[in-house]
Amino acid sequence: MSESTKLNRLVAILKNAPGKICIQPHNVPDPDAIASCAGLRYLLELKGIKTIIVYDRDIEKVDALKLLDIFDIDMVKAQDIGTLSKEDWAILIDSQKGAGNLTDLATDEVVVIDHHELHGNYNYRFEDIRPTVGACSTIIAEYFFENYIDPPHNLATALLFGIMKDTDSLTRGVSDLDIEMFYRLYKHSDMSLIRKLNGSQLTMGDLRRYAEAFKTVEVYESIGFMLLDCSDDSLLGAASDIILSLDSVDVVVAYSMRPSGVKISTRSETSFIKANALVRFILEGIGFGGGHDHMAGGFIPTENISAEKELGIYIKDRALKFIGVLNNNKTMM
Ligand SMILES: [Mn+2]
Repeated sequence: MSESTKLNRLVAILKNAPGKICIQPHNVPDPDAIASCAGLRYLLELKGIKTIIVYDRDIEKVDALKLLDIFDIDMVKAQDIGTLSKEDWAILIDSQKGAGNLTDLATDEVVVIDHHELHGNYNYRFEDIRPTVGACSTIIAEYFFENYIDPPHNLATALLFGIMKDTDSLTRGVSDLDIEMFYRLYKHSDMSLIRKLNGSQLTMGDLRRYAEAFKTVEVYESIGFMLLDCSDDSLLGAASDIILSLDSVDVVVAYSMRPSGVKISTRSETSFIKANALVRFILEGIGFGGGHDHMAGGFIPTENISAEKELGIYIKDRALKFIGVLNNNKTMM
């Protein structure tokens, strides 16, 4: 077996950890983040390295909870873990320092494995950031196969589900590696569990929130706008996908009021309008955002918001201005 695989390099680094080793996904972890944590934890355990998966903020979405339940994945909430210090190392999964969806715990963040765009250089001891890859689960799956380790059925299934969720079943932001890992995981996966997970996407509460949110939908120039009352980013994304399935909509801008500010999610199924560029344009000067061409998100802190009613108008205005700029550039070319 080659000594130079990423996993082996990571293990060599972690052997020097002075304290506990935490695997930390982004806040309100989604299936891709959870599966990636569980997969990495298994691999490290095989190599003699004990870890705990630590996360912040409640998991609200029912498919993520079901994933924890079906696969018996053990994760601890940050506030329940007692004391953490700089002596304890953190492996950031499906997120990075400065990403906006990650609580900065007392740990020293020394490792990052992520598929989002680079959020700056933090001198990690180990970093594997691949923005072109559709799911973090794909990267972890590669760690298995690269080291000739077959994932157990449960983990293979969880990772497969992670890839399905983050790439919308291999139709969004997919790389060759996602397809290759999907194919290899598939042989180890239990499709009856995938069906079970697909059959557990919403609670009655979610459905009611959706019903209210759908009443707010307005469409201008193939952009659908929606206000959703929820505190869960993945719920916001899932509701956006339903609006994206409207024939008249190519792009969705959905937003949600939170106690600390406004969360914005953008989705695009056209290459002309990039979801990440759109969210950055909307938030210019008042917030921060980023993500992929097809899906992105951002946040406006409360102090930058003047009035709730005008906010909806502001968001629409900025989004339509962005389309105007794109159209202008097109005619000038
Ligand atoms: Mn992900």
